[in-house]
Amino acid sequence: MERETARTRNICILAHVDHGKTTLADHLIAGAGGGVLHPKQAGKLRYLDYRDDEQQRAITMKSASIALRFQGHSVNLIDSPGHIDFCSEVSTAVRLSDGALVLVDVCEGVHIQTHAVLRQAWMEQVKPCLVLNKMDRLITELKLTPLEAYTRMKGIISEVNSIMSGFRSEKYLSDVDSILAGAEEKANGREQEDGDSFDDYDDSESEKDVFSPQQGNVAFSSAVDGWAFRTYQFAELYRAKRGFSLASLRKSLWGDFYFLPKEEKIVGKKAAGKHKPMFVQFILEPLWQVYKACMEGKQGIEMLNKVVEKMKLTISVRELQNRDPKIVLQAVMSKWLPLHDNILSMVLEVLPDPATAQAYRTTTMYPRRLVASNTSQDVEAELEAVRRAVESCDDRPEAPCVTFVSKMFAVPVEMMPRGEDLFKTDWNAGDMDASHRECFLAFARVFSGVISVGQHVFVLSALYDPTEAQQEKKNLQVARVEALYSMMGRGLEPCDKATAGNVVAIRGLGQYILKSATLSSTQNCWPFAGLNFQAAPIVRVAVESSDPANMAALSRGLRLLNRADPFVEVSLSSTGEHVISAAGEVHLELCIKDLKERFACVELEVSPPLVAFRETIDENATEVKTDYVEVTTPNGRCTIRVHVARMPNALTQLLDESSELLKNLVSGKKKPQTAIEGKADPVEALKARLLAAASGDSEKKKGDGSFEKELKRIWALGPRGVGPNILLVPDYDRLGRPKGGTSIDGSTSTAEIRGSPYVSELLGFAVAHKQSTDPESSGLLSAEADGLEGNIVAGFQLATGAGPLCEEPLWGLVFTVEAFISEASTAESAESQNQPGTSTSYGVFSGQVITAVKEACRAAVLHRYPRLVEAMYLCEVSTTSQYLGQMYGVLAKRRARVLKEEMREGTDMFTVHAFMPVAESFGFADELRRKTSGAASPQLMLSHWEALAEDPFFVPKTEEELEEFGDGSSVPQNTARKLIDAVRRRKGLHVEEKVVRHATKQRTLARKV
Ligand SMILES: Nc1nc2c(ncn2[C@@H]2O[C@H](COP(=O)(O)OP(=O)(O)OP(=O)(O)O)[C@@H](O)[C@H]2O)c(=O)[nH]1
Ligand SMILES: [Mg+2]
Repeated sequence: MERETARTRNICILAHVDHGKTTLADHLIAGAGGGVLHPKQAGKLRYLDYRDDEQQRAITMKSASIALRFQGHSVNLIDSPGHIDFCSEVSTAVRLSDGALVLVDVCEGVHIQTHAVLRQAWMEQVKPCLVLNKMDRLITELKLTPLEAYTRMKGIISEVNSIMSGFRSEKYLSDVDSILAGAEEKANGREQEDGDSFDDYDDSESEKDVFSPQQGNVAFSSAVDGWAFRTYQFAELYRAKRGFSLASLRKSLWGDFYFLPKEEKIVGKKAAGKHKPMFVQFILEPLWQVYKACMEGKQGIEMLNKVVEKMKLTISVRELQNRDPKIVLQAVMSKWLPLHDNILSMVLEVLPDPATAQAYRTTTMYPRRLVASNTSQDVEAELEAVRRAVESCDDRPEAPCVTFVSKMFAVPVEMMPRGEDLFKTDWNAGDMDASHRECFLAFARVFSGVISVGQHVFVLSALYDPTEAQQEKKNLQVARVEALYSMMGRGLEPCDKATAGNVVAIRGLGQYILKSATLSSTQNCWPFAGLNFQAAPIVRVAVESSDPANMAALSRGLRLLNRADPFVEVSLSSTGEHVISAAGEVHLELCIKDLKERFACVELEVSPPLVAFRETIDENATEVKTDYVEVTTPNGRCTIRVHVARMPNALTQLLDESSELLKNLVSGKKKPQTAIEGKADPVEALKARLLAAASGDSEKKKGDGSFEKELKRIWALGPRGVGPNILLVPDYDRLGRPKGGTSIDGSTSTAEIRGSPYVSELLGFAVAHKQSTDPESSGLLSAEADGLEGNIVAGFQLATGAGPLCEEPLWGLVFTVEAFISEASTAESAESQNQPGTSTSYGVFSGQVITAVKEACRAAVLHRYPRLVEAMYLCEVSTTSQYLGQMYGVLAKRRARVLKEEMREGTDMFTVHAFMPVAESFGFADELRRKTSGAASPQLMLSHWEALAEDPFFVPKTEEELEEFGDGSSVPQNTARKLIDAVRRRKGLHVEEKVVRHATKQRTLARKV
């Protein structure tokens, strides 16, 4: 018997910004949305962009979902935003979907966000279909011939395929890298193609491709004109006419297959002669003709009539004779190749149903975790049963109910379905804000069992561990499902239950869930894996209410905002300001607007963006290898030597990237948290990459630059235990083992505070072994030294959390700390012996050690040519050649470094990729739009951290420098210094400022007047 779930599909639409997602969705809704949208309005209304600001800006900002019915199937469609600032909405949409329609604008081609969404789909094991949209532009705008159009589309398909095969083979390539590598690859690919004779079509080659029209997972469409097709439709058509088999037509209506009319035969390239590929001859040419006929007005009508007759289309005479050629065209095309029909049949045919998909998707989103050995068998058995239920998408009512909430969203109360008494006494305080204006709903998918109204469910946070008896309260809560809705874009339709494999909105969880969570009918259930976000919230501003009396309203508003947006981060800075972190400028604007108008409803003061920086040392300053900074604690008992060096950039980046995994590891959690069956152990993978990163750079530098040895000595990472800075235990091989009794300052008895390579041991670079206590050193003293180990780490954490330049975290530094303590002076020790119970003197001492380590680390950084590190965006801008000059002007002003410039084949469009400091990016989009009359709009994607080469403390010293810059009084402040001073000023730190420059000169001038 066919299962109910076999008649369900959950899909999302993904693409770069403006490639036509919402327009395409319009047609699907008009065709299968049960009449919520009239076909005449499809493509114009952009039904799923129901927010005012979405309509005004004509971009999607929030993903929206709608339930469609088609051929007895229900299709849950989620439209996602393409703008990079809203990539978190893509992540939340992808988790709930099993398949995706990936759109590419055939004129624009593959763009930065196309890479990103393909990666998202890949990571979540969501099966994609490709839709080449805006085909009409090839005909009417670019005026390509059918053959040229074919070549272009072939190029796009192969580019997308090469991105997908990149994911398969090279897991570690970031989007930025693959975009930059893209151009070369394309060039190589083309050469190969030219050299290839295409003698016989290589089947095995095409099988490797993810997308090909032959497999039926590529569609061609024009969303504005309301049509779409796959080559399959034409195969049906020509089968009847020419008498070929369906299979052979499906195969040959794309690629290098040619039809010889005389022989009535399909041949490969060699025998083709001057014939055109069948795709061109049988599909594109008729299309082009219809467009031509429509645009020709009266003369074309005859031709149109022929088409209408041949295809047996029913089109009213009124429509056919309409004066507006566009209307005629749309009438004919949407009857001939109806968009919703053809796209949705591809969805049903190619994309998996929930049961099929969950069978393989569980390995990534609901991985099997290892349970602690002391777990009771009942618990273990139930955990496994729940997992199996999720895997098989068990939709029986008695199956455990497991639901994943991927985001919370706020709906104005007026928009809630009527007739529902939201203000009943039992409404949940967290569902609505105090003023009853917004209602919070959870965007969720049922993965197993049935969820119904009135049911009580456990709300599990991502940190919940069912095998632990003691749970933090916030990780496990109980909530009641107040209402369930099936989502119809802006509308919500109440329903009383939802079965496994369906997407629903849930009311009743507002006060329990902040961003995402797992709901379950049993406590013995693992939470789902966290969502993968493409970016990090990088743009931050401080907000305060204009009227201090409204502070409370602001705090409440911020809490609501934090809940309503999957990505925004709201925090309180150390200086007591409310800080909002968003993904980019547009996202920030949206957040501020929502905060002002919906959640807080007060006037706000918004600070200029606060940009995050890092601090490091000059990577070329290697000549002072053995140099160190020495600090002694105020009581003179502890001497600390700190040496600092820069680690290879690749290693820094890797540590940054792997923070999640390292955090689990360092915090002592069992590593299986992320261990996935059938895949390499993530810790082993990380180890291999660490080794590669550590040795990779050393090859270039040669000499003693190798970092491999140091991997054995990692004591801690910082700041906060996981950052891109390393604390090493001293290298005893190099130093020679220090012995108790020989001291650095000549006093009688010292002991060393020795760390242990704790992190190295966890990673398996070093073998854990118990330190043999040195018999020579006095037992008491070395015991005290051991007790101080933690303080060294604490000092290191503090130092790496706030650097000496402007109190920003350190980046890419390796510290070696050697610390020795000496006997307490007799008076002191007498005192401590007198009061064995009190640990005051010990507490003071340990505090002194922490401070001394921190100061020594900071001093060491200052000593070794400190540098500022800034975050860089990868920026992609496309514009026509007319505005290229202006665009470069804007880029140059913002310290951007252009990486490559590419001309889009057959168009006047240039795409430029550049790195641009985040600090310079504010207002970039607006300025660019103004300077180019709206012809260029950029996409900014966080790329990497980069150290500024400039020395912030530069003072001319050498003769040449003096000649160039004078005595220093007139040196213009360099960029690094300016940025540092700005941060220091913001943080209320001391800034050296010369208010009056050249006072004497000014006086002389004044006298002259
Ligand atoms: N010529 C042409 N224009 C199209 C087509 N499809 C969409 N457009 C236009 O492209 C623009 C963007 O369309 P949207 O549907 O809003 O694009 P989107 O992908 O939803 O954009 P975001 O949600 O902001 O990422 C609109 O002006 C559409 O009219 C098409 O097939 N042909
Ligand atoms: Mg859209």
